[in-house]
Amino acid sequence: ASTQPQPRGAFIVFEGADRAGKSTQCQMLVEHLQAAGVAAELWRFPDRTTAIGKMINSYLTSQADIDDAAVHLLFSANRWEKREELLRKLRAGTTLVVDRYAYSGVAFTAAKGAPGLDRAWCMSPDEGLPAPDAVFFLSLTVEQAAARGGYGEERYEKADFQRKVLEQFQAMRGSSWRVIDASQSIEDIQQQLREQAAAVVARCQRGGEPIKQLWG
Ligand code: Z5A
Ligand code: MG
Repeated sequence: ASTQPQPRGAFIVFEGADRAGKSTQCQMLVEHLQAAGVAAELWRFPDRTTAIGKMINSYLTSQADIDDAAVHLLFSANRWEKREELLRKLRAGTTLVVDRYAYSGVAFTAAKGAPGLDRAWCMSPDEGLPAPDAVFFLSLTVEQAAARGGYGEERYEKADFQRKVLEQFQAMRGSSWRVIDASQSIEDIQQQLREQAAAVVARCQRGGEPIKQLWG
């Protein structure tokens, strides 16, 4: 049997500042890929539809208070519970465009600066999850984000905290990251993302690209 991995779908993650346009761009990219005949799905984390996701939603909307460490593990568990389906889809040739992943998980908890919850601790529960083929990081300053109509009502949507989150993201930048200036127009950003995504999708379709694991 050949040891050469089969053609598969690409695993593309969007990360970035709040209000940077992740959800807008993910949606547009998936529609573009589908129109181009690429099997593609839009996913997001947290996935608020599962039992764990419902607990996370209660926390984010401040209906529930949960210990910082415990809620961190819930966000991670919400990814682990989707792991098998995620791998199945990729191996079946479906490209997944994922709105936030483990990088958000680490950045938001580590930004709290709580004793014992440093970045290494925050990274450990996600170790071994499938690693994305590319991370598209939409870069926007807190000031630029605030100019987009200010932050919303959810727990983490405060300027000082968002600044700390951005510092945490900076510290996690790796070779699979593509940083995109999110202050450009929606159309200009989308054009750059389409070019980047086409290359990643083609690479995974050719085969020979193993699915790596975090935090490799
Ligand atoms: N969280 C965590 O703590 N741990 C974890 O493990 C994970 C997440 C996975 C929920 O996330 C919270 O969970 C989040 C992190 C934490 N907390 N915070 N803060 P979420 O993904 O549900 O957050 P969201 O509210 O959907 O999205 P967002 O990140 O704030 O926004 P976005 O998706 O990046 O932006 P958008 O919704 O596409 O656009 C925002 C607005 O800007 C909208 O009015 C657009 O029309 C406008 N926009 C978009 N692009 C542009 C451009 N280019 N120019 C001008 N205006 C624009
Ligand atoms: Mg969003």
